[in-house]
Amino acid sequence: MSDSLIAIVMGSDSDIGVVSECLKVLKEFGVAYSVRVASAHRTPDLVADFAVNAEENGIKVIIAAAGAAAHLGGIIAAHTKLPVIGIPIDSSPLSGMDALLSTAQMPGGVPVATMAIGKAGAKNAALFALAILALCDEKIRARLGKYRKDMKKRVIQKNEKIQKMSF
Ligand code: RP5
Repeated sequence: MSDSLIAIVMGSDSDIGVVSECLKVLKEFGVAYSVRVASAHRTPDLVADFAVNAEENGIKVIIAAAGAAAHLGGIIAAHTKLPVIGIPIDSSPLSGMDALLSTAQMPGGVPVATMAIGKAGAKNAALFALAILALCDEKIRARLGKYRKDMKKRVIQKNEKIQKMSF
């Protein structure tokens, strides 16, 4: 049993540049998470072993980040009933369209909640995982409320600056 509520799996260490956007948000919220590299194609047994044992290990939500023919989210979802969030990584010559479709187009019965390609998707994967945890955690719910308020404040401030400029 680990302390991590959220587990992040990435298909390669080369995905870390995008995945770090996800980790930044989780750090900001102070929620315990773990990160590992495991590939649906290169280390399929490690992926299956992780997914089968995740629930027993105290994990509540899994985030799977992969590029190219991205089967990571789907393979994990096939081995667990925990919610799986997919981040399509733009690491191939197809700029992530391949990963987006491979992650999103799951057959009925085995869902993977698929985020946007790249950094925005990584950030949203963290926020979506936190929203799931917030269903049973008032502290995270309140922090998510503050996150939205702060975001709104920043947009209003930027607008005020723009209004003062002449074009
Ligand atoms: C995917 O292939 C990984 O998730 C990564 O996005 C991509 C390229 O991996 P490397 O060849 O850089 O290890 O499985």
